[in-house]
Amino acid sequence: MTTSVTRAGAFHPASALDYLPLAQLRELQLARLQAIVTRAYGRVTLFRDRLDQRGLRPEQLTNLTHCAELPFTEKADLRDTYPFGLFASPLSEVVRLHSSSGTTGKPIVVAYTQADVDVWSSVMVRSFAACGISHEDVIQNAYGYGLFTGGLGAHYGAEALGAAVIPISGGNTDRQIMVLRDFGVTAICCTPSYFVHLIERAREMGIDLRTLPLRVGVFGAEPWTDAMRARIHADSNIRAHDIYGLSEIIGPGVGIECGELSGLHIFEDHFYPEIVDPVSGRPLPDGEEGELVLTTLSKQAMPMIRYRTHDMTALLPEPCACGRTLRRIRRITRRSDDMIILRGVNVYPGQVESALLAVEGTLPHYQIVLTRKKGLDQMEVQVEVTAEVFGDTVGALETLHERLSAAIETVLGLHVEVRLVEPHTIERSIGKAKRVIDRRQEGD
Ligand code: DLL
Repeated sequence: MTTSVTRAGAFHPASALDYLPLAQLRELQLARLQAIVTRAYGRVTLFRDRLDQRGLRPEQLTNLTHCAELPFTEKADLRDTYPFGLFASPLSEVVRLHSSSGTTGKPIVVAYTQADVDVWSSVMVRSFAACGISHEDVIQNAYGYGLFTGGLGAHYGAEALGAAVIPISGGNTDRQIMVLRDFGVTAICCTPSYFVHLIERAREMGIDLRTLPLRVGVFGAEPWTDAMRARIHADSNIRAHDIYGLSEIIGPGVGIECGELSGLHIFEDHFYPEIVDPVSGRPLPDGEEGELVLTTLSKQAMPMIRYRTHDMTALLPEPCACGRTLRRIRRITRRSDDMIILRGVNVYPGQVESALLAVEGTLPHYQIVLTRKKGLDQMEVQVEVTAEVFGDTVGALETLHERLSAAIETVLGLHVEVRLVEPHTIERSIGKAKRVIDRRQEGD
């Protein structure tokens, strides 16, 4: 039997939950919210103390809007209670632990019961189906296997879907390309920056990805833009979907773009989204950009109540053309904690990508270097340019430099240094790309 694929995705019975009538979905969310808050209150000291301090009791939650009265959970809470302080299940019921170190400080640990792993697999199945991937596909899973949630999260989902999964993990790029070609791979999971690296290396090996059966990419774990998607499409002819998730909530599979490629559906029957003002913490209306706050509605081992993701987005008010009732968030291109103040202007590194990729002659490899001189933050954008441009006349390079500087200035609203560099100057990553090099502490 051949699975039919539409813009809504490939058919899979698990996807029925994506289309629940809204009244039923809200009822389910409320019942689950009540149950999870009761569980956390009964089993997690930090959460019980916070509720008690506010004079709140789980049974007072009689409406979804009451969720906004619950206290937030922050990453610091996971660090402060490291390793097992927020667990709501005894270790005897835990079947998996993952850990993430982030960019700073102590790591965090997250735990799953078997029921949690099953939920995780089910949201990954629904994610793959939304991308038009079915049991007939051959999925190359190049997310890192290990403590990072990407590898195993995608793996269990792909197996539950019935697809043939290749657990290649990240790295060893030449072998990735050999497998991609020889195994008839039709779908690939990795970070978008690593896929760009695969395209580049394949070309050097004389392989044009456009000629292979590969047709879908499931890319996430880092911010990327529609401009990057357009570049990927031009160079590989695949449809690239954005997948979102974070360790604290479950891993990959919190949200996914359907075939409409216009925002990410949140699997709301398991994750309750809110958007809040990052400064005041007050809820914002649909359509307004703010910080995404997520509550896990079914997670047993480690429920997260109103977890502040620091990821900036908006809940899209319009229903999606695919027919899913699950609400969508706008793609995440920045975090509330990565703002740089340059000469009084607020700048986010993520703003730079669209600007520079819109200019022909650039390669999708760039880095932002932050320094501090006499107490003032400085920013330099380093961009690789094609070998043709680099080998061209000085005049051609200067013209490109001017165009890039102007494009970035338009987006940021101020002038920053731009440096054109040769292909391969910027380090390639096999996982999350390091776009910002922060040397501000070394400055004077
Ligand atoms: O990155 C989980 C994941 C794996 C998601 C594979 C998608 C695919 P963490 O390592 O805990 O978990 O990092 C979570 O990465 O708070 C965002 O800031 C960022 N992030 C994840 N997906 C996206 C995305 C995994 N699609 C943190 N767009 C999150 C933008 C993303 N940022």
